[in-house]
Amino acid sequence: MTLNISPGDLRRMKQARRAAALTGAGVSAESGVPTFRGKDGLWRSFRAEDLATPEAFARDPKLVWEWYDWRRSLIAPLAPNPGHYALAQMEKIFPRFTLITQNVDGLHRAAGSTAPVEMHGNIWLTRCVREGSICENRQAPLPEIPPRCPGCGALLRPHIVWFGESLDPDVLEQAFTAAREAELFFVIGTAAAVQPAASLVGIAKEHGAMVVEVNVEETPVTHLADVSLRGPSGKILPELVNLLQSA
Ligand code: BJW
Repeated sequence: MTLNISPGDLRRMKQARRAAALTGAGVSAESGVPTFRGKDGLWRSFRAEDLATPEAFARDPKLVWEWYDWRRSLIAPLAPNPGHYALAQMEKIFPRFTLITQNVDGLHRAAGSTAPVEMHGNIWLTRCVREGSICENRQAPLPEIPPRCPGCGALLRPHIVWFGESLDPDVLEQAFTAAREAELFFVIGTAAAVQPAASLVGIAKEHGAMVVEVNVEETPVTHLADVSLRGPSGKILPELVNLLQSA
């Protein structure tokens, strides 16, 4: 695959000192993690209202946990793909690089990204509904559903941002600051349908960033992109990293 990037655009990309990337489910698709809205996306077979809202959890924590247990078991054996590794390398290419992800699968960290800003949480973390304590738990399948806090016996929930819930203010601040300060902003493998994550692209653009989109399809933010790279991120990103590293 030869990337369709003009010499001028490549020069501008190479000159960037502050870069950021917003990633979505498409980046993990080539690792085998299901996306949400595509042809075989999770929201085609499951209703978000029944599984990914605080109301759903209050109504039926066992059902919600069964779904997360299934997803955890599905993701556990999966490995990062070349797209994840290319994004980890970007930390070495740009003097400042912030990776912002909507993904909860932990694959960016597994590929070596040092401090991904996980906007929607992490499927390997649980949170006590009473104490708010956050713990890592990589057991899949879980021995007890719904799991309970070893400290106080209250219910544990996935440390994930559900629809209608606010994002962590610190995480939000890191993401918005990176978008405002970026000279180069990548938006990769996301349908850009969920707020506030999708708004980061417009914010970066308004603050002068060059926007580069990598996706197999057009999205609602394609019109903001200075460069659109159409194809799988696992193929495009390693090539892009090669170009950025070339003299
Ligand atoms: C490839 C590829 C390959 C495939 N290579 N590409 C303002 C306006 C309207 C609504 C709202 C608003 N502000 C808030 C809302 C409500 C709501 C929202 O945005 N709703 C919209 C759906 C309309 N937002 C919220 O509730 C957020 N909270 C919030 O804002 O709080 C304050 C507030 C609340 C209520 C009202 C107002 C303010 C929280 C959002 C939390 C989202 N959580 C989820 C589920 C978590 C559950 C879980 O994972 O267990 O997070 S939703 C789901 O979507 C998941 C994802 O992170 C997120 C984004 O999906 P993503 O990554 O884009 O995936 P897909 O599948 O949609 O797209 C894949 C893309 O990849 C496609 O483009 C493919 O083409 C591409 N692709 N293979 C490259 N190989």
